[in-house]
Amino acid sequence: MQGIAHHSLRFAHPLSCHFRRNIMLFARPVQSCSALFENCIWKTNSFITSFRSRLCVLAMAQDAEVLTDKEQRLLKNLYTGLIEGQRSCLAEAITLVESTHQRKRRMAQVLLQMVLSHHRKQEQLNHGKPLAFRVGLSGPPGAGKSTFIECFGKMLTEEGHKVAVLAVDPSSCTSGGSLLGDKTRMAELSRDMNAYIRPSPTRGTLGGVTRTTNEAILLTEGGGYNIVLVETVGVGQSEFAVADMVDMFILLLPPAGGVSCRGIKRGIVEMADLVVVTKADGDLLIPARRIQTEYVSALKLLRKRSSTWKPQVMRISAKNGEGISDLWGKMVQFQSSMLTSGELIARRRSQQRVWMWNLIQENVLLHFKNHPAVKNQIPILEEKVRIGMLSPGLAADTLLKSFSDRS
Ligand SMILES: Nc1nc2c(ncn2[C@@H]2O[C@H](COP(=O)(O)OP(=O)(O)O)[C@@H](O)[C@H]2O)c(=O)[nH]1
Ligand SMILES: [Mg+2]
Repeated sequence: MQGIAHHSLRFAHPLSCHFRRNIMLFARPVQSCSALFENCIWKTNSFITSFRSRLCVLAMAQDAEVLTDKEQRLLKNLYTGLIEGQRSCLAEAITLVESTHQRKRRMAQVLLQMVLSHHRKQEQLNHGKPLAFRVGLSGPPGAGKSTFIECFGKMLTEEGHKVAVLAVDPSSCTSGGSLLGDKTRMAELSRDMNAYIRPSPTRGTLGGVTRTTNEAILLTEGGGYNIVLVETVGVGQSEFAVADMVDMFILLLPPAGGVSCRGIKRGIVEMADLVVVTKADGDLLIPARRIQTEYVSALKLLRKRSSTWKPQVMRISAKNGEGISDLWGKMVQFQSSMLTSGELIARRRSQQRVWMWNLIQENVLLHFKNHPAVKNQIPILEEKVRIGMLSPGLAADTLLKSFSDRS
C-alpha cells in the first residue's frame, strides 16, 4: 500500500501540471478552438502513453525493490542456474511458483518476469518462432499415458531433444493420486539427464494447480527444455485447462480392458488435435482397430478446432514401440503446418489472455469469500439455499450487495 501511495504522489504532480498547462492553452485567445483541441488531445494521449509505460517499468522495479537483498541474491542465483540448465535450480524455481506463501509468490513473479524477458530475446533470435513445443496428453486413468511418455520421452532424448514432463492430476488433491505408480512407470525416463519429470503439487484447487502448471511450463522452457509434455487425467475440468496451455492437444484412448470409451466427453474429443488409440498389441490389437474406426467416423461429425489441420486417429503400442515414431512424425507435421498458417502463435496469444482471466477469476473469488462483509454470511446463506429456504439467485444477490456496499 505504501508503495502505491508513494507512486501516486509522484505521478500526481506531472499529471496536474500537464492539465494545468492545457487549461492555460485554452485560456489563450490567439489559437483557433479546433487547433487548440487537437493539441490538447495529442498532448494528453502522449502523456497517457508515457505514463503507462513508466508505470509498467515502475511496477516491475517496485516488485524487485520490495525484496530484501538476500531474496534478490537468491533470485539472481536461481535465474542464472535455471538459464544455464541446472536441474536443481529448475526444481527450486518450480517449488517457488507452487508456494502459496505471499512473499515467495512475489519472488516467483519477479523470477517469471526475468525468465519471460529472456524468452522474448531468445525467440527474437529464433526469428519469432517459439522455442519449445508444448504438448498436452489426456485420457482416462489407465489409458497408458505414463507408459507412453516413458517410451516416447526416451525416443526424443535419444534424438537429442530435452524433454520436460509435467503432470496435472487434480484427483491427487484429495486422494494422493497415482504418483507412485507414475514414478515406477517412468523409471528410465526419470533417470535420463535430458528429461525432467515433475508431478503436480498434491495440494490446492484445480485453479491453483493449472496456474502453477502454466508457470512451470515457462520455467522448463527457460531451462532449455524444447519439448514440454503435460499429462493430465481425464477427470473433471483438468483436461480442458490443459488444452488451454499447449500448442497441441492429444487424447489417448485405451482399446478396452475395463475402461469404457463411452464415458469420454464429446467436448474433449473436439479439443483433440490427434486421437491416439493405445495398447494396440497382442489380444488388444483387434479392439484397438475397432476403436480407431469408430473414432475416425466420429471425428468427421465434430466441429473443427483449426481451419488448416484435420484431427486424425492413430494406433500405438508403448509395449512394443509400434507407431511411436509415426506419431512423432505427425506431431512435427502439425507443428509446422500450424506455424506456417500462423494459428500456433494465435493460439498461444489467446491462451495468454485466458490465463490472465483465470488468474483474475481465482483471485477475485478468493477475495470475495474472505471479505469481512460476506465471510460469516456465506455458510448461513449456503445452508438456506441447500435446504430450499432461499433461492440461489436471491442468496447470490444478497452476498454481492453486502460485498459491493462495503468495498
Ligand atoms: N498391452 C499393453 N499394455 C499397456 C501399454 N501401455 C500401458 N499399458 C498398461 O496399462 C496400464 C496403465 O498404464 P499407465 O501408463 O499407468 O496409464 P495412465 O493411467 O494413463 O498413466 C499399465 O498396467 C500398463 O502396463 C501398451 O502399449 N500395451
Ligand atoms: Mg499416469
